[in-house]
Order: sequence, then structure tokens, then C-alpha cells
Amino acid sequence: MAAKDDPKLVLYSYWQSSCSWRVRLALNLKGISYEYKAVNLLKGEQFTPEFEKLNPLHFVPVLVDGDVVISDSYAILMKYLEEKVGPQEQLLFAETNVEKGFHALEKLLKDIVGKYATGDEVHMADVFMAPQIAMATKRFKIDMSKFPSLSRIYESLKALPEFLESSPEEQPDAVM
Ligand SMILES: N[C@@H](CCC(=O)N[C@@H](CS)C(=O)NCC(=O)O)C(=O)O
Repeated sequence: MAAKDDPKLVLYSYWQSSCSWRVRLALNLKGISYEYKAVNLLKGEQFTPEFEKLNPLHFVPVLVDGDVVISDSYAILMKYLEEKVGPQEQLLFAETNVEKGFHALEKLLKDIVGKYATGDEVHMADVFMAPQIAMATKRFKIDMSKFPSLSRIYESLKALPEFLESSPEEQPDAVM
């Protein structure tokens, strides 16, 4: 677990980058201190040889923890920082508490009119939500009748050929 005042984390960030901001926010919420290294995107500092070694894609944020370099905000947030802190500081529901997440989603979605998460058009929200619901229901055998809005949207998504074709079982490396 990270010591609250462990100074070894270094965050390469740009003050106006929202991708960097979400990592700064999570670090603060988790009580993890870090050294701030500014990368001025307007001056092209993401293209310096020094930064390119950290992230050949030239994006901030980059988090450096000793020998470990993580150059994507989602990887930093969802995987790295969640595993680094104790349960009190985690921002994701524990896997065993998936139903709590479903209850929260159900509340958000209860007034949605339409087939999908935001209406009658498939939205980015559906792209994120559908695989999570599919995998969680399968793994934890959740009784979906408790979540009528979520179920309705999930059924619409399941009916899409694109959903079917992208599902795990349809992939060339699937082990059945
Ligand atoms: N998938 C990356 C995307 C990062 C990203 O798009 N960063 C933007 C700032 S928010 C950036 O560094 N842009 C560099 C540029 O505009 O040259 C992440 O989530 O960390």
C-alpha cells in the first residue's frame, strides 16, 4: 500500500489536460502525494526525446513509479492506483460488490426513454457498459429483474449484431 507521503511517484501532466486532471483528482482522493512535472503541450514538450522515452505516443498524463511507467490515464486509474491503495481509498466497487454498482446505474438510467443508455442512439456509454454488464452477470449470476432499466437497455444491446460479433465467444482465440 502506498504511504501517504511517499514522494516517489512522478506525474507528467499539463495543467489544462483533462486526462491529466482525472489522474490528479484520483491521486488527491486517494491521499497519494506525487512530484509534478509539467509538460507544456503548447510548446511541444511532449515531443522532446526525454518525454518520448516515457511515452512514444506523446500524450500526458504519464505516471512514473520507480521503474514502472504508465502512460494512459485509464490504466493509471483503473488498474495501477486501485491496486496500490487499501480498500478505503479505492474508487471502484470491489468485484464482490458489483450489485452496488448496478443499483447506482439503475438509478441513473431509470428516467431514460429509449433503447440505449442515453436514448435511441447507441452512445459511448453503451460501449463501456455492455461488456461490463455481460461479464458481471455471467460471473456473479446477478438477478437482473432487480434492475429493470438496466435490463431493458442490456436486452437492446444484446440484440445488436455488432454486440454479438464482438462478444468473447465469437473471437478467434475463444476457448469454449
Ligand atoms: N488515452 C490517453 C489519452 C491522453 C490524451 O489524449 N492526452 C492529451 C491531453 S488530454 C495530450 O497529451 N495531447 C497531446 C497533444 O495534444 O499533442 C489517456 O487517457 O491518458
